[in-house]
Amino acid sequence: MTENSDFKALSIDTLPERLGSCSSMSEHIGADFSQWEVQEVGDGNLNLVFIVEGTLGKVIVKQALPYVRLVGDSWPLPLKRSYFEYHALKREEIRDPGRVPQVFHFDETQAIIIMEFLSPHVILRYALIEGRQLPRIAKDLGHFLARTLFRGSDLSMPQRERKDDLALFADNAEICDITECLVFSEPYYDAPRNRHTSPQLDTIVAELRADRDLKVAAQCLKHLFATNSETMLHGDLHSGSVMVTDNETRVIDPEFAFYGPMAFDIGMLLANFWMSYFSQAGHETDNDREHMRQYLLEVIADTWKEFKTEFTTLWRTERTGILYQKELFEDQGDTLGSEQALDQVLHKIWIDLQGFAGVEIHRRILGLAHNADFETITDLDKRATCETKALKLGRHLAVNCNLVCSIDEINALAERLEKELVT
Ligand code: SR1
Ligand code: MG
Repeated sequence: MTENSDFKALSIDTLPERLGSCSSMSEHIGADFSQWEVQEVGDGNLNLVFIVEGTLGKVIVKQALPYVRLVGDSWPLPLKRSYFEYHALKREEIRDPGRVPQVFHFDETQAIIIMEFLSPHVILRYALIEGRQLPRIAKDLGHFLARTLFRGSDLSMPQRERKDDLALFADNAEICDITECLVFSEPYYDAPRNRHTSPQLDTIVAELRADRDLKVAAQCLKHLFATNSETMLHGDLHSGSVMVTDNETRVIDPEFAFYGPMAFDIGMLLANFWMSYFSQAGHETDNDREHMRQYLLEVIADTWKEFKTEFTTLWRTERTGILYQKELFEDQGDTLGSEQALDQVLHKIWIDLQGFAGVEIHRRILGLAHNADFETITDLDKRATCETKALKLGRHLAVNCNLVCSIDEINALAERLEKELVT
C-alpha cells in the first residue's frame, strides 16, 4: 500500500459527477446522477460520510481524509485505513454474517467505500443518551464479539491464512499509534491534546496522574495491546460504532482493525456501557432514568454472558486452528483438559477486559476524544459529577482487575459509586 497523489476529497457538489459512472451506485440508487441528493453526515473524528439518495434508494459513501478530521491537516493520517476497513468488513461479514453493512464497492485510490444505507437504524450511543432500551444488543454484540474474536484467531484459522492476515493488518500502524497514544498514555500526563471538565475535575485529574499503580497498569495494558496479536479486532468498538433498531444490531466502522488481544474489543464496548450508565444522571429529569441504569447494568452482564456462551460453543465445535488442538484433548478422551484450557483462556480475557475498560473510560474524560454521553450534559457541575464516578470506576478496573471475580461485583461497585455524593 502506497499513498497516492490522485486522491481528491469528495464534496456534496462533486460527488454525483465523480461517482456517476460507478455501477454499484447506479445499481443501488439509479443511474441518473443528476437526480441524486447528497448529504454529508459524518460526525466521527476522521472521515467524510455521505448519504446519497437516488430514485431507487440510498447508499452510504464513506471517504477517508488524509488527516484527522477532528484536529485538521496538522495531523496527517494515511488514506490506507480505508483499505483496512474494507478488509475488516469482509472478514466480519464471513465470521458473523449479517452483522455489518453490506459493502457494494471499494475504491482504493480514492479511499472510498460504498455501502448499505442502514434505515431506520440510529447510532447506539445516541439511543442510550435518549434513554432508549434496545432489547437485542447484549445478545447480538456478545455473539459478534465471540464469533469475530474466535474465528479471527489461531483457535480457528488455518495457520498460513492467519499469518498472511497478520501481515496485511500490521500495516495499519498509524491507526494503532492513535490508540497507543490516546488511550494508554496521554490521559495519564498533561499531554497537549488533552482536555477535561475544568476546574471541576482538576483535583481528581491530578490525583490520577500522580497514581503510580494506575500508570503502571495502563502501561502493562499498552504492552499487551501492542504485542499480543492474537486475533483480528474491530479496534474501535464503542457505542458510536454500533447502529440499532429494536430488532437489529449492526456494527460499523472497523477502520481501527488490526491483530491484537481478544479482550480489547470487549473491554472497550463494556466501558462505553458503564460510561452511559454514569451519564444517565446528566440526562434525567425527575429521577426518571433508574430503569435505564438497571437496563445498562443488565446489558453489561448479559453481553459478557452471551460472549462466554458463544465462545464456549465455538471452542467445542470449531477449534480447528493450531491452538489447544483436539488431537491433544478430545481425541485422547480428555474433554476435561479442553474445558480446563477454555476456562483459562476465558479467565485471561476476563482480567484483561477490565483493564482495557478502565483506560477507555479514562481517555474519554481526560484525553483528546471525548464522547457525547458526557459532552452533551450542558450543566458542567452535573457533567463533572458523572465523570468523577466513571473515573473512579475506571481506576478500579485498571488497577484491581486481578482481584475482581465477577461482572456483578463491578456492577455493584458502579451502583455504589452512582449513589455516592461527589463534593
Ligand atoms: C484522532 S481519532 C480519535 C478517536 O476517534 C476514533 O473513533 C477512535 O476512537 C480514536 O481514538
Ligand atoms: Mg469510527
